[in-house]
Amino acid sequence: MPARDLTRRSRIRDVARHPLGRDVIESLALQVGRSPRWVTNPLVGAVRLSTLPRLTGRRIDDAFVDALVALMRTVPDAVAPSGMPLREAWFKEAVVYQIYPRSFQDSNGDGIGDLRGILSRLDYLKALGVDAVWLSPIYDSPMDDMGYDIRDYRAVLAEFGTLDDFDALVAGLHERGMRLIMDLVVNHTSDEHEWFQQALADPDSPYRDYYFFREGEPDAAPNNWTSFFSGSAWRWFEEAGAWALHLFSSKQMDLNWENAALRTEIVEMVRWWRERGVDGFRLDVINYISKTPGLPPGNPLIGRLIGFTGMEHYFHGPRLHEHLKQLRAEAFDDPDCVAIGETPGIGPQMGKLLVGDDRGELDMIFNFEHLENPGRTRFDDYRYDLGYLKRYYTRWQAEYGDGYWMSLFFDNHDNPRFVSKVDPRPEHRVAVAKLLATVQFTLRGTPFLYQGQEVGAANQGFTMLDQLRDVESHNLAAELTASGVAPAEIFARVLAGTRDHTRVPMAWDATGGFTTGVPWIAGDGSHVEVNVALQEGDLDSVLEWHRALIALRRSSRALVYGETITERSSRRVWRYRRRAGAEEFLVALNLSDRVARLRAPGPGWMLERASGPGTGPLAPYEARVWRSSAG
Ligand code: ISL
Ligand code: CA
Repeated sequence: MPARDLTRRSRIRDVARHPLGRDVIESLALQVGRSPRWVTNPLVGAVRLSTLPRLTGRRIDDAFVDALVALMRTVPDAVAPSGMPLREAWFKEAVVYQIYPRSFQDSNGDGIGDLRGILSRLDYLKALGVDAVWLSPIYDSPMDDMGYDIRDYRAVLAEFGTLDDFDALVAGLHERGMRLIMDLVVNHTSDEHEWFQQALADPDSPYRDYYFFREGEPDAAPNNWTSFFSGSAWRWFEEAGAWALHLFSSKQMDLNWENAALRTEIVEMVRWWRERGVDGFRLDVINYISKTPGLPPGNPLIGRLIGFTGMEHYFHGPRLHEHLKQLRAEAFDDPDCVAIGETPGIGPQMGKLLVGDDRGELDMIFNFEHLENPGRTRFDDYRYDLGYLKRYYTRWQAEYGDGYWMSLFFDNHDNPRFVSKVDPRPEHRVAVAKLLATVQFTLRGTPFLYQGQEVGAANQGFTMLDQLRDVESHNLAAELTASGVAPAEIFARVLAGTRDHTRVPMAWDATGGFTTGVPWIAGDGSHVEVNVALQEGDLDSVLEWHRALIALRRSSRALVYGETITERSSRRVWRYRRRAGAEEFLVALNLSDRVARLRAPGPGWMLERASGPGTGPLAPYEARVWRSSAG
């Protein structure tokens, strides 16, 4: 049935036929430990939405059902049919490396990484096999959220350098045959941005409508939405007698994309950077830009389930696709300009609506569901079960036919090190890091490495809150303190999830090598043992494993464009093939910390790489890659 005909009387199977409905149902199924195929059971499929509250003992309420129906009605029905042809593109063949500029390389001893520092390390990246660099924000910013709070879209933050340095970096990359992807933060600006300042000073300013201002009283926020960084999503501005919306920190004010002039400003700004030679963009929380008009209150049950209230009104807003199509047509109107959306909360079906080749929107998205086991959040301290990763990627590789392309990543600046989540024990670090790299370079999709991942960098042994710099961590600690949680428990939670694990300086050598001064944030000293210099040339190292797999991927069409064929295997083993024409690879991964039996591949397979013994059973976390001798 078409989405507009969905009501509370609709049945689960109608919901399951709808892209958003199916993503919600499947993720609920995963959360409660059921197979996503559970909804195809005819009995389950026949259940009417209106009976769900009764059936679930009111754990799902009427308002939840209404919110789900309303959301589905905003989403285009049909996901494009599979069978779209494969389109080749540089970014599908590329290995992307994310740089966190503040922590990569300092060039002038002030303890803060900068553009000249990055320039001095380009030969290293080239030698690793990197094709494109994604730079986290380098724009002018008061750095409340480390640059994701932009004060001026057309200026470089002084501590990072100048526009001339930026041009030199672009030239340096291009000379070496590498490309540059910029971070584009357009869901919000800093409260110090000129637009916001003018809007604040004058209610009649044309900029007032660039944001979500609501006049009112200081004791009654306009709605119950909460911020991702704790507390209400509304900040009171006494001088204006008004509230303004911020989904992130109280200095990150949400932009109102309903305003056409704002959209034009953004298009022009993107074009301005493209003229400077930028090859693509990573679009920060881009699925949040369209909010339900009127900003209605969030459903409290959904809020409890996902931890943030109001999200159903903006994670896939009514005009999202329209805005993205405009950006594609006016700002990224070149198929070589890659547009990668960061889209928290988007599942595989909804993802297809964003990245389908027939859609004219984005090229790829970053989702995060694979980073935590179902029922867990980033702030839980637990051992990640790789069996979930296998199920998750097996499903996505199958769901995405030739007309869609996925990103493959484990680490970034918003998450602790994945290697530590899988197994924090130092004796397993190298094997797990190689296993994860193998997944990234042999599955179908574009691998994104985050600085330090290539040496197997692990979480940091922070011991006190004072060592952390991230606004999210400090806000969370304050919130937990206010609600009476004991300090030791607070620190344990913050330590499990803090984004600062990946924001400490890049470990270049045993002395650090990041700065001659005092770094703006200090690591725990692990750089003495885990660093680039120590691993360079050591064929058993994590670094050389990355180099070898990147080279292997580059030499093979099957590893880039080939189909993914998942083979039957025991629960603790993940086994798949990649095939294009006569060329074929076989990958086997031990997902556990124990030796695992392995069905030996047939005589036509030649071992290409092994992170363990390479014969007999798989060692803990061992990864093996074979090439078919027929190919
Ligand atoms: O940390 C989160 C919520 O607890 C994540 O949802 C994260 O904030 C989300 O992935 C959005 O991240 C991006 O936008 C933020 C910024 O702080 C992150 O660094 C950025 O990657 C706001 O701009
Ligand atoms: Ca510096």
